[in-house]
Amino acid sequence: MAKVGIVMGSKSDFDVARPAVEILKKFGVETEVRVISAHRTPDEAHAYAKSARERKIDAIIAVAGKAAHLGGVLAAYTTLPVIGLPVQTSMMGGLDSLLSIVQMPAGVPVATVGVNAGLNAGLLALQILAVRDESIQKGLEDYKSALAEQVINDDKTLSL
Ligand code: RP5
Repeated sequence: MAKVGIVMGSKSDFDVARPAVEILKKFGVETEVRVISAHRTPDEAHAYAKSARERKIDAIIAVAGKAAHLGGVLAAYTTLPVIGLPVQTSMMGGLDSLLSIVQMPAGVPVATVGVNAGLNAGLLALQILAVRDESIQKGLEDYKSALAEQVINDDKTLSL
């Protein structure tokens, strides 16, 4: 069974992570949700990333805000794909989180989604899994068809 690790820098990030957890569960993908901080528990971050492949994790979603180094630190210690999910902040609206996650040095990529874009983080993880999993691929095709149907319906029913 496919498994995605969802790591948050703080428990306060959970509302942003929730849509990722929900869409993964909806597709029958196992999730391992943890709170591990790059700055407050750096030893745990190191151990988590080092052991993720052994624990059969296929991809990691790193959820963090402010000086959001979690995704980068995890990516430093694993060759698994790491998806960075920046959390909105009160000070800078999440631009701080976004830039901290997306601006990785050459050689250590973190696939970054938009600020608070938990659903897209989950969908991107599913797309990675779908490379080798036909049932997830089929589910994603259905998901996209439903999205298209919704837009076509909105277009038809728009009465301005
Ligand atoms: C980051 O600092 C976390 O990812 C969180 O988004 C932010 C604030 O953390 P708390 O002070 O709410 O624990 O490390």
